[in-house]
Amino acid sequence: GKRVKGVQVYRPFIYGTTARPFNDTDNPKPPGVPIDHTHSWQVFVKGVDDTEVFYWLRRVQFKLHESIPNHLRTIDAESIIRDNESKPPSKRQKGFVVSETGWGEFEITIKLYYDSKSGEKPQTLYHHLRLHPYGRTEAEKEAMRSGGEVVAWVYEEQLFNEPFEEFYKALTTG
Ligand code: SLL
Repeated sequence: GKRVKGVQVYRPFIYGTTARPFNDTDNPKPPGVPIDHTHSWQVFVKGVDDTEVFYWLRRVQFKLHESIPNHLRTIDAESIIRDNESKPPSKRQKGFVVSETGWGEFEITIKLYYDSKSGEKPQTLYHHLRLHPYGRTEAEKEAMRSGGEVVAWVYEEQLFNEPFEEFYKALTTG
């Protein structure tokens, strides 16, 4: 295929984790969750402002800590799109998400796989799962706890440099 010369396409996305401590009010521990688990958490890759990413990001593999059952989680855009068809718009998944429970922090390896038309190699990101508020002061930590959540999110832009024509079409009409 031919490349579109002199063209750079950027697609913004967000990745990271959101964690909530279990408590007796708004986040009770579901039945069957091990006694030593203290938090529910999610790791995700999604678009900015609810924009879709599935037209350029086709698969995400999350590598969790080996203490977690089935620690390699691979999610295909295709299966999310299929699931979304039977859901009302407000319930549709906008990104790649893994939900878990646990007790400890660790580094998550996130591997991004692009549309095959792009010719791009997979890219690896590393993200530290945060369960506990962090900051230099109690005020900073309190700010992180707002809403009972510890968020650790990163904004990124994916650059496609001189994309193949066919992929460029998908990028700009997606
Ligand atoms: C630590 N280096 O010692 C880290 C390891 C591992 C966290 C944290 C297990 C969850 C499950 C879990 O939370 N592992 O058993 O499903 O803090």
